[in-house]
Amino acid sequence: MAIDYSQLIPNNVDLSNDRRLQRALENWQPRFLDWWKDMGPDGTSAFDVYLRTAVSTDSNGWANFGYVKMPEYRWGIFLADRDADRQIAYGDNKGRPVWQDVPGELRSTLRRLIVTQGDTEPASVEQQRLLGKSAPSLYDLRNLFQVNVEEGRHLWAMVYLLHAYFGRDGREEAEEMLVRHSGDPDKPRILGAFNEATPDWLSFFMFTYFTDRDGKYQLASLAESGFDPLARSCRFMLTEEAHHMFVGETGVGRILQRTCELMKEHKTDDVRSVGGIDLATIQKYLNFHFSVSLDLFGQEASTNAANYYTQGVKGRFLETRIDDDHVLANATYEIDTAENGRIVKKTVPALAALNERLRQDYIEDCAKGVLRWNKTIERAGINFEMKLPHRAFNRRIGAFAGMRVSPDGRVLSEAEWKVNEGQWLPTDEDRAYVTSLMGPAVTQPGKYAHWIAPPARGINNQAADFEYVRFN
Ligand code: BYC
Repeated sequence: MAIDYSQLIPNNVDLSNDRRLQRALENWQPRFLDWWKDMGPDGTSAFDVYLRTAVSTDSNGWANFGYVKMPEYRWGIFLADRDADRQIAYGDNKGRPVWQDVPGELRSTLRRLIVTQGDTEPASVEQQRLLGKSAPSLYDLRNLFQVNVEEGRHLWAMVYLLHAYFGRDGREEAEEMLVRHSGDPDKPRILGAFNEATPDWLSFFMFTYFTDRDGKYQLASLAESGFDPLARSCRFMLTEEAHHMFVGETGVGRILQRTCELMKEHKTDDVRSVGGIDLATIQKYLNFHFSVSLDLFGQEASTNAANYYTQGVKGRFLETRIDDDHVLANATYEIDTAENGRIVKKTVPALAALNERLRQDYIEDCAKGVLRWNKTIERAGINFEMKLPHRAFNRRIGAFAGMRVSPDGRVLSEAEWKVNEGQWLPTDEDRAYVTSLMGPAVTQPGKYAHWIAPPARGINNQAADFEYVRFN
């Protein structure tokens, strides 16, 4: 169904034919806008930003580019097209038609998953609220804002489901989405990574590479849901998500490129002395963001995950492309876990290991970008390799929580950890150094901060000196 832009809330769910729902969402809309004003990108309401806006849910030509003031961005409700023959692909309900409504017995499970997913979206906008002040270029500033408005739209996607399918509870949950705040000691966001600060652009690029990629894997699993409106919402969200990870991968890549250029130009390993970000510091940020994002997959052995699957609520990554019985009653899966303070391999029922399996898919995907980053370093003739740390490193959730493990997977005593921690995770001094590079935003078209290389090409093929943001 085409997107109807004549409505106050653009949508492709025929909202105008459901007056009650329309009114409820129109009631929530000003609250969302107030939240955007208070907690969204700081001091930006007058800027004209070259943004893409979804105009259809087709994979071909789904977006339009043009200047928009962010508070006027058309946040709307866009679900991927319905497949009338779609069946539940896995679990006890395999082969049955997907649900167009919420089955009573799955109501609280589905609500909880939708709330958890929805909560991350405004959280990330809050985390990135101040980054615009130190943008390394107009190109990067525009990308930040693009990510922000789309995370706002992803919140809309989940709020629509809550309003449309969960009655009064759903409306209350939608209100709560704007009441919890990232890092708020009294009302924090639900998942750990979304309460960490994103104080600088190296953190932002690492976040969009690693944490948005958790989004990709969680959304892909929910896109397999037997609850069809959730599946269709997530499918379209994935289309938007790809750009966020692109911002992360190319952002880190451009910092690495610049660091290597500075090392060669000045014939030094001491990049800090020439205003760049040294490779060791970049590796520490990588270690931090990767490990914090691994926590987002939950426990290695999880009865919750087994139940979601058996019930047909949340599937595996690309479920329908996997060649097995999609029931997994007798299947097993080998996981890394902890026993008596050691890291061991253990074979467990595949159903219990679904979080770990998704984490494994995620790790393999993360590794691909690291390979590309290493190519950049190699091309510069520099002998250094970025590495993903061991999955047990710096974990707070799951079997390895609280264990002391080195990036190469050795279990350590507390004393050994203390001695080395500063080589593996950003220290206060590293953070202070990176922050010190974040000068006032670079606002001249085509110019870039000293510590980052320009991108290979412009957004929507725009010229190198395109004015992505007009400040007015
Ligand atoms: N922090 O059985 P387990 C994105 C809790 S990112 C705090 O493993 P489950 C985005 C858990 O709630 C994608 N608590 O749990 C990215 C449970 O509590 P109870 C977000 C945690 O449910 C960037 C207990 O520990 N989407 O979109 O299998 C920018 C036992 O754990 C955490 C989703 O997450 C944690 N990290 O797995 C913008 C999808 N992990 O029951 C956006 C929806 C676990 O003991 N969420 N716990 O009270 C889910 O699928 C699941 O809730 C989780 C957890 C995978 C997160």
